Amino acid sequence: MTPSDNSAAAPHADMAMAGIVHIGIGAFHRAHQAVYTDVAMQAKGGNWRIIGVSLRSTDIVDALNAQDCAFTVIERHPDGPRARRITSLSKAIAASRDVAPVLDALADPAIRIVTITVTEKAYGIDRVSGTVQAEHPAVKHDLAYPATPTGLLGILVAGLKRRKQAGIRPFTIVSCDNLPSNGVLLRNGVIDFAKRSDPDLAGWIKENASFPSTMVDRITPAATATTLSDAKRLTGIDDPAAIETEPFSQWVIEDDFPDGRPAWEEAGAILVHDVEPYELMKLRMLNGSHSLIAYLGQVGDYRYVRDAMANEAFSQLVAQHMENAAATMAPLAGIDFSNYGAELVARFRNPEIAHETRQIAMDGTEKLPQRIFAPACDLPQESKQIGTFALCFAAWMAVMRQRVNTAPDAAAELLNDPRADEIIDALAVYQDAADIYENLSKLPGWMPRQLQDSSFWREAVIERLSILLSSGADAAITYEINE
Ligand code: CS2
Repeated sequence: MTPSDNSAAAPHADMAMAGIVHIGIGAFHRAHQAVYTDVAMQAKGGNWRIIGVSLRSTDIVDALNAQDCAFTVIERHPDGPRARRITSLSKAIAASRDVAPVLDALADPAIRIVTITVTEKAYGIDRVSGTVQAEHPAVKHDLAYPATPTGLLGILVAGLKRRKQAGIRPFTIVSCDNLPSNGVLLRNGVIDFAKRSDPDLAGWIKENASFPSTMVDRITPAATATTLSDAKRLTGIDDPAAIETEPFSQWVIEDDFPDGRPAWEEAGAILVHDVEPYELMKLRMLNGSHSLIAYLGQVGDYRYVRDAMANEAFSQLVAQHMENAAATMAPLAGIDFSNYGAELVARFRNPEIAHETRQIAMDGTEKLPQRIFAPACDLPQESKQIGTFALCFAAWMAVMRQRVNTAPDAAAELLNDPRADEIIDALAVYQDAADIYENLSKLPGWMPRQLQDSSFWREAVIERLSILLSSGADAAITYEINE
């Protein structure tokens, strides 16, 4: 996508003022939106630097502020790494220390856009009804203490309230998380949250605020000691905030920015009228396959995605799953799903990218609904293609059981899922595959009714779970590709 060499950003970009607040300044943001904005400002200027907000972590905030918020992005190309310094970030704030400067930034009329990467679990919005999850810890706190919010919805609504009181238009709110129709979901959640304390504010948001949906894509493993030493070698600069990522990058954005936006198209962003088909394609083909690789990889001791893809049978299974996922989607003009799938396979195989299956396996209860359940529901009833979806769900169950058994005392931490306690309860007594299926698939509000009512789905999952429990991941893969 972007010209990516070892040069520094053009100086004028460093002088620009902030126009964006970004919530969630983890590795993904630094590899994605921060790069697009950097390139856009170098090409077309504009006061679009980013004030980065971290909801929880303080280390990254301190590391960035100590170096004027410039940081290194390493792209792992097949012919070797390339580094560039990104200067689109102007300052970083830790909301967990003090939310006041975050709200001040949100109330500043110079801020016209808020972008968000906080991961699925931080939203606190019911995916079906679009209303807030009143028991979500941050939502619960912020509804009770709206002046000192700690979570996404509370902070957005407090910022919008300040703007309304000051007679300033709302900022445009852009979710960049892997959720279907992320703009619509967030709009519903923000309006519902506001309605609970201030119906006028809710009406004003509904009337005036825009929530474009987006599809974001760039595989970004967690940074390691190698990332940091490579960054130093390539740039000469010590940078604890350096990150590494793949060369590929994609951003499809619904073009609905009433108060302007950076020229992100200069960095390759695609501005469209309707993002949903792109989101479905990416969630189902890329993220769904990722989850399949992650859970089977965890059962079968494949540490990295590339290790799974180096195994012939595993890679064949992944290709099969992509084909099955493609079969759930309406045609998309200009996109050939089999080419898209072949590109994904090549990206997953990239030997330069050390993407841990453990990292992708986290938060399964948040990820499986859009990656696995929704497409499984869109297949013809009792279709053979359901097999790879059933296998992914079975592998998730096998991983949960394996982790609970390995360390019963540390299971909550090991499971790495916001519903860990419920999962532990569901797996409390010794169970066979059928019991495990019954207990885990019944977590409230999770698996859709259509799958709950399908004995075909139930049998398919239990059969695969039995193989995984008795004979392991490779046996289940062999079974699936010969089905
Ligand atoms: C991955 C994603 O961790 C995960 O769940 O599937 O982070 C994936 O790497 C990105 O969506 C790629 O754009």
